Amino acid sequence: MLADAAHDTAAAVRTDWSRDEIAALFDLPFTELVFCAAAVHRAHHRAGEVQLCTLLSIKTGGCPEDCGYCSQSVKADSGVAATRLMDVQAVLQSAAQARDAGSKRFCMGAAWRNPKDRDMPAIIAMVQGVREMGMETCMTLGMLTTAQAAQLAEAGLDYYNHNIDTSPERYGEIITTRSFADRLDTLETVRAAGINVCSGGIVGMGETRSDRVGFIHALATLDHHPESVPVNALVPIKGTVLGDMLAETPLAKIDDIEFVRTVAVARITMPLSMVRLSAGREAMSDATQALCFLAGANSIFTGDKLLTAANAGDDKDAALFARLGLKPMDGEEPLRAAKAGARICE
Ligand code: SAM
Ligand code: DTB
Ligand code: SF4
Repeated sequence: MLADAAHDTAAAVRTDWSRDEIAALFDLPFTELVFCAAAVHRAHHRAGEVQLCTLLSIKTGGCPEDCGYCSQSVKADSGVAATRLMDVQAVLQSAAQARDAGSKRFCMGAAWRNPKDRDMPAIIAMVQGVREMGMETCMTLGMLTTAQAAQLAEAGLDYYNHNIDTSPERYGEIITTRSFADRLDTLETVRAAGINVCSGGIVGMGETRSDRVGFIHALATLDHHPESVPVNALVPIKGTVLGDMLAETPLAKIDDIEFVRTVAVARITMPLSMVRLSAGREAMSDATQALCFLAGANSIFTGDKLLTAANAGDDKDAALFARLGLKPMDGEEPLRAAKAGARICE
């Protein structure tokens, strides 16, 4: 199976993965799986480099969606106060700080089901301003109309983040205010507008191995792989359905090894994509993060805060990079095309 699934990966980027093939990757002996993922990583990326990204919540809380993990849903009793959309200048100030701290990518998130047309001029000014600072831009604003996606493309937005979060069959247990198909529709709208797609999900929501297989399968069989795949470990937030579930059943917490397996399978099945070790690093040991980097993760969020939850923090990350001999990635996603024909795992 390893031969079928991974030996040929580099010859062509495959979008015809079967669930059985992906399940078989998950089933590999751990060391073999990580070895293979590391080989795929090396064939397409500079394996000692990790991109540093910064997140900013440009509109926090009061979201009408009911995502069971999220502190920003009106349904959550998390104590997160709802704010209005930030001023453009305040966003640009925050972006300048991120750039000065070494960040190469600035990701702006809004707690919306979808943006209103009257918000678009400010959103566009944010994209243009951050791009002028020389950082890669990413926005995550919920569902988009075709016209809104075209406006974002015109403004020069590099990526749009819109996660599928989990397997199609589990989706309805996590979120009821929209469907998995709605999510795919927006991804298609973004792709058609010519914006790079950032789509991933969350591991550790009490899902089964089969859900993790289904989650990766849904991404790896899109017509074009998302250029960016965030893999989040659930940050259990008090007052959210899933945070409270995890507090009551601590055994539901994701096993570190299974988390690394998920990163490795994402890397093998989507060899050219950036695989982003996103939420949940604050609770992860250096050793687990090191395994994630070995398994092909090549991006992290820096700083003390994600959108509402705590993050590892710059001091801890500087120490981690020094300890592991990792370098911040300079410039965008190297080697994607250059080594597309390289053989791996021989
Ligand atoms: N409202 C927009 C949307 O849902 O597309 C954008 C913001 S939303 C907070 C971005 C992503 O963050 C979610 O899709 C989810 O995957 C991730 N996320 C949110 N809360 C999380 C948590 N508690 N733990 C891990 N990931 C989380
Ligand atoms: C993604 O997949 N993870 C980031 C980013 N995309 C927008 C968000 C993580 C949010 C973690 C929970 C919080 O801060 O509230
Ligand atoms: Fe709203 Fe996004 Fe949070 Fe869902 S994940 S409640 S859509 S902010």
